[in-house]
Amino acid sequence: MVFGRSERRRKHDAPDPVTLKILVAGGFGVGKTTLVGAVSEIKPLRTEERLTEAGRPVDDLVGVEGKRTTTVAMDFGRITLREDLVLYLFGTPGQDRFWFLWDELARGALGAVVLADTRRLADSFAAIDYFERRGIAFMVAVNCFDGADRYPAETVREALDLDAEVPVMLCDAREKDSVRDVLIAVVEHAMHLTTRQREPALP
Ligand SMILES: Nc1nc2c(ncn2[C@@H]2O[C@H](COP(=O)(O)OP(=O)(O)OP(=O)(O)O)[C@@H](O)[C@H]2O)c(=O)[nH]1
Ligand SMILES: [Mg+2]
Repeated sequence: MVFGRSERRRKHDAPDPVTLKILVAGGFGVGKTTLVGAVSEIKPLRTEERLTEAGRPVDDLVGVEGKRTTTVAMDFGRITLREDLVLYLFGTPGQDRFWFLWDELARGALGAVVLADTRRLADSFAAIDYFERRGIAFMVAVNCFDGADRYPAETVREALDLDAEVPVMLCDAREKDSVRDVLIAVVEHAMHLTTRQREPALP
């Protein structure tokens, strides 16, 4: 029996996991590449280019003076949240001149994490606007940089003028567990919104 073995094995194999696409967005240098790298089980695909002297007039380095590279296309990583649930993470480029890539990256995404830095909060407005306008579920994760003042999540929510239902969390983009908590929160939030949209409207 040529097929017997594979048939039998198939019965015992776990079903293919559900795969979901999550975007990681936010301003320049807020830690998107760091976040994807902190949790990815595969060697994250990066499209980094060195920041050069020539880019100085356009690349605003205030607050991230130690930064040497910038993402020019995307970051890509994968994390298994549960054996039946795998996330594919797509980190967007942070600089305005790469906006043309966003529509392509956003296609098919379940939801998005907007990373924010309290020292440069206004840099996250563009990403928040983008997701609000397109009805893509998103949450805000404040990347707590060393040396930045800490604000409670509710203060950040007010400063960003977010709806009450948008989750806001503090995180450390370098810490696997912290990033994992953020990803669980965005999946739960997006699932909740999707389920609600499917419910029939009350008469
Ligand atoms: N102290 C601290 N530094 C961080 C943290 N996250 C990122 N960094 C540093 O901040 C810099 C920017 O991080 P990146 O991950 O490249 O930021 P990005 O959002 O991908 O940047 P672009 O792709 O250029 O928009 C790097 O030098 C990181 O080492 C953090 O949570 N704490
Ligand atoms: Mg990056």
